[in-house]
Amino acid sequence: MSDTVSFHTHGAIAEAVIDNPPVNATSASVRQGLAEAIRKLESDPALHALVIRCEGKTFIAGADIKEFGKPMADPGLPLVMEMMDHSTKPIIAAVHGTVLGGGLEVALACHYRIAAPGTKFGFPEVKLGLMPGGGGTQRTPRLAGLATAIKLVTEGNQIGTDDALKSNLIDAVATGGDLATEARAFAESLMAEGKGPRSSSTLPMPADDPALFDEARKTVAKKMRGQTAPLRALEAMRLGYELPFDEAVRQELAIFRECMHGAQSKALRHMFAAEREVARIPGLPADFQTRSVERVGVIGLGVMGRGIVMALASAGLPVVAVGLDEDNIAAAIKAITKMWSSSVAKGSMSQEAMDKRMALITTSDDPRDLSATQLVIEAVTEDLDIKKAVFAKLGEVTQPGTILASNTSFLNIDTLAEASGRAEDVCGMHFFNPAHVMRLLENVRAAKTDPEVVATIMALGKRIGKLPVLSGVCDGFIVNRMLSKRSREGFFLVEEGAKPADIDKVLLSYGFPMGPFALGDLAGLDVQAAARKARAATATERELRANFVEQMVAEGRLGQKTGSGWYLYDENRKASPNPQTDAMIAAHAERHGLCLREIGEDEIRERLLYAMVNEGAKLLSEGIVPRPHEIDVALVNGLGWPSYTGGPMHWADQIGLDKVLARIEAFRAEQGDAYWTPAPLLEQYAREGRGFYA
Ligand code: T1G
Repeated sequence: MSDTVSFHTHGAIAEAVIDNPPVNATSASVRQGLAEAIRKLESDPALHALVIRCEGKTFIAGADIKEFGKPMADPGLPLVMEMMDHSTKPIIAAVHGTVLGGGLEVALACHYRIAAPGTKFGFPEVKLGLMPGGGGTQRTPRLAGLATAIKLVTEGNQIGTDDALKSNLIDAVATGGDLATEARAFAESLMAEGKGPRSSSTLPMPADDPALFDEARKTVAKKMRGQTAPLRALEAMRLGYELPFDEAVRQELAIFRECMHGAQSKALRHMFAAEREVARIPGLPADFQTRSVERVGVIGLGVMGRGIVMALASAGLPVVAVGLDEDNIAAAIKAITKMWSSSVAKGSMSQEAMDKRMALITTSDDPRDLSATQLVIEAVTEDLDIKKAVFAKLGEVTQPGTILASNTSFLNIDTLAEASGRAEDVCGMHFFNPAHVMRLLENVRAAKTDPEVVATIMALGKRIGKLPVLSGVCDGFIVNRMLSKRSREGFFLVEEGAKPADIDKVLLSYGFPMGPFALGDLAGLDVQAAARKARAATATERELRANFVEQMVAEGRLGQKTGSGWYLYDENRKASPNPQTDAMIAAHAERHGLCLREIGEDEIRERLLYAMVNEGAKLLSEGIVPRPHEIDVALVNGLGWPSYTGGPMHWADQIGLDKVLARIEAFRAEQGDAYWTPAPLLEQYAREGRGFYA
């Protein structure tokens, strides 16, 4: 047998037990072991049925992602499935955990399925730019019907045992005892009833419904804009109506391979690995000692503070929320109650869950009430002097060892650390608005931050359902620092003649959820004006001159919240062109004697995005981030950089850093050194013919 599949017999029942940590992926040894087990079942007359099950936390959770793109020494999963389809004896899948991708396909190729309570099922391949390549698009509709099958293969979401049972994907749910024992009993009951093999390949496709396919294509175009895999999955499923099963499965495999070798899957598999890589803190072992955090304080109850309180309470952590005064606290609790009540009204949260979360929140206007916490997150106004005073106070009223984290988006954490008197306990935890929704959390390691503090906030970030990424101290950390270069180029392009709406369209078609000007209107132009003001001391003349945001704020045009900014907004916040914007740009050009010109899409895209890539290379050179992974994960999860491009650094690698550098040099010649001096690391890597990921 293979080293990951053991074979056992219990009377007439054979068992193939897969043990291939961490998720029992169908690596070559698993495929080989399953094939051998089926051969033994067939060749031994004393054996009447085979149960396939897994050790560890889950049944097969998919094909082995790490094998993708590498030559396969064997025919892969399809051979195993074909053997199952031709087996003369029943094969039963006993499943638990997350039965995903190839794992679900193996289960559906078995003749019967019994699941432990709480098991989840799904085809997450589309999240890797793939689609089921092991018969999933052919067996699922035959077993579960067309609507369920289309939803499963295009959305990549998981369903539970109730839905799986209802849609005939499984035949039974175990009681929660020992699954192996129950699976054998289930096999015996099948044999007692004279039930033989029942291959899903022999079932007819359900009645065709082209409208369902059309609807799915529309949904994909909206929810997964720009992604090809879900559409290819639908194309594969349609084969079931045009070809015999075996031929349809063969062509499905061909479509899967096209997806696997495509740029989008390479990018999404890169993101899958990168999101796991950033959890590993360079220089610290995975099991590094962390501090116990049982109660968390939040001081500052504005929009961000409220969101942070909600994120913590939602994760079951008791929170001490400290506000300025009673009115401020009341307003915060009212806002939190309103947000959670709307979730309850929508049915996305139960009243009981809301009550539990609210009960975890205690409030105070006295920072001394933070003394019993092990972590305090500061979210007061973005003013350095005010924050310094808060950190001095926190250093006094909290116990030594209590972690003091600032949610600042660009102020210097080292300065706050000094003010606290306990620099080794100080760090940054930069949440993204809305803090109870956005996954990304930029954890900031200051010069004197204790490694134990770093390990603790990284673990806490994961514990509250965030995606923590480690950054060093710099203006804007990762996302905002790179975003500020895109904003700069956006304003410059407008000064040179590009229309804001055209610039937004370029990034929308690249895959961003919105362009820089629509984003500015959404966030509030007053917020952007405040950030520009904070950086005015180091801004260049030209950056200061491109003061469109300040001009609009002066006229009370703050964006969506006032119905007018770069765009006009109706009562439903639907955007339309704003004549005031065109007038402002024309007057600006006249005032400064600027010549406006036509600017092509390529130049717009390259100036906006290469400016960010160049800044990312500087983050690497300066050691602000340890790896390019942090940058790709942060920009995809913090700014909506389309995940199917792999993030800025992976995307630049695919273009070729020599080509990126050549364009940056061209912009430097046109725009000047101040904005387009290539990062030394980018020049070095381009010279060496390598990428950021080697
Ligand atoms: N292959 C290889 N390694 C995998 C893996 C996989 N499919 N899934 C997870 N891992 C590794 C992961 O890299 C990490 O390792 C460790 O397991 C724990 O993962 C043919 C084509 C199963 C829900 O897309 O969704 O089948 O990085 O931290 O939070 O038609 O992993 O620490 O060394 O995520 O408990 C389809 C992807 C593949 C499932 C568990 N399957 N995985 O979550 O742990 S394509 C998927 C997940 C396919 C067929 C098609 C999650 C999980 P390391 P983790 P977790």
